[in-house]
Amino acid sequence: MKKALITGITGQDGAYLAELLLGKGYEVHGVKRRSSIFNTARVDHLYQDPHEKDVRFRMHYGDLSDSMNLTRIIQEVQPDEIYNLGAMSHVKVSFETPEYTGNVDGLGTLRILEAVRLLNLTEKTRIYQASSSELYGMVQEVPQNEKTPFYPRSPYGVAKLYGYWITVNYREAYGMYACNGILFNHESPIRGETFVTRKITRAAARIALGMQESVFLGNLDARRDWGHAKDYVEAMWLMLQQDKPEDYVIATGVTTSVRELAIMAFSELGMELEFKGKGLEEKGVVVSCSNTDFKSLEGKVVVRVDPDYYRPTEVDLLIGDASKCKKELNWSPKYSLPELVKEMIEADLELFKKDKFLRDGGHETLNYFE
Ligand code: NDP
Ligand code: GDR
Repeated sequence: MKKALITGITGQDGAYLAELLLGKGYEVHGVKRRSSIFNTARVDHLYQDPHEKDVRFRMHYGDLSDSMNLTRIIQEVQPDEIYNLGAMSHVKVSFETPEYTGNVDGLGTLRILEAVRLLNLTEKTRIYQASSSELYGMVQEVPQNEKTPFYPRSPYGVAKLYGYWITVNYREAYGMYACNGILFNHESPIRGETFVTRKITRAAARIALGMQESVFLGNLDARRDWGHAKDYVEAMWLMLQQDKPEDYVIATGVTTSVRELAIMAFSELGMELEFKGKGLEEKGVVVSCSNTDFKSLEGKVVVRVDPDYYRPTEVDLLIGDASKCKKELNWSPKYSLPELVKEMIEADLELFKKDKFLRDGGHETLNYFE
């Protein structure tokens, strides 16, 4: 039975990857951070009582800033594969916590690689590094592929650049099987609530249910290549099953603006967003409703722009060319963006219907601070 160790197992990708690997018969170990509240909601359905026999899912307390802890866990587990998904993954937040982001996202990668080397596991253990389309940053060429030059535009992107190159360096210097997946944005119903897709689908659901009046967004003109996390974790696994380690771009090849995404999400609920021209966006975007269910929203401002959500330096346009991955790994995405948005909207609508039911009945709600 193969053993996998996943850092960032409590995050979106960690949860989907753990599910995938368990389905393939792996023993899965995850690194979780100590928190003052439970932080395992995304993997609770995978939990197995460690007192039982034949347990294939285990968690270890740890942190990417702690070399000794990582070395001990890797020594104990002796993994065949390590997926380094742990990171301070929010680009905007990285401007506020640049040193921490560099430590965890950049040096954290080194700590994993060096632990594997010092433990003499270089022959046994294969490593996947979660690299990012944020490496491309300032637009140099489109679509972006494995040969496109990097020009990161945030402390997050710069930290991930270190992670990318230290992975390449350990592969070349020590012959390690270590790969970078250069993944473009990927989302799902369990996406973190402050990334723009989930922020929009949550808000659209709550507005439709009359639980919220409007949502504040930042730059509506940024364009991203959005895919489904379920498809992307499959590509991570494939990268570690090859004869030799290589780096791959994972993307859909379709780019969409934040504005278009908002239109798509709200229209799933029968709300048509009508944009009044660029200048007026500072005041908000007016919605006009064609669906009788939401007549009460006719003419209301439901999307507002708050410059606080702008980044000091922005990545304007991402569109990935995943042809190498398609050719060599036989991978291509199964989900389209409209299918992804529909799934997210349906999940958030369901979530907030339950929340509203509890609130209306005078019970405690899902969200304590709203
Ligand atoms: P999430 O933010 O959902 O998950 C990040 C995970 O990292 C969480 O489990 C988090 O723990 C953990 N983590 C954060 N800080 C530390 C630390 N100091 N030590 C150990 N673990 C830590 O991210 P995603 O699942 O979306 O992304 C997975 C990886 O892929 C990340 O490295 C991200 O940067 C990268 N990536 C993501 C893309 C995307 O579009 N989703 C695209 C390209 C790259 P906790 O739950 O306790 O916060
Ligand atoms: P990104 O994702 O920065 O691409 O990083 P995010 O969803 O945060 O932003 C996408 C684009 O939307 C614009 N935007 C807003 N973003 C947020 N979060 N909130 C808003 O209100 C808002 N309004 C507009 C942003 O300016 C940006 O242009 C994600 C993360 O998962 C990284 O870890 C990963 O490496 C990259 O994707 C690929």
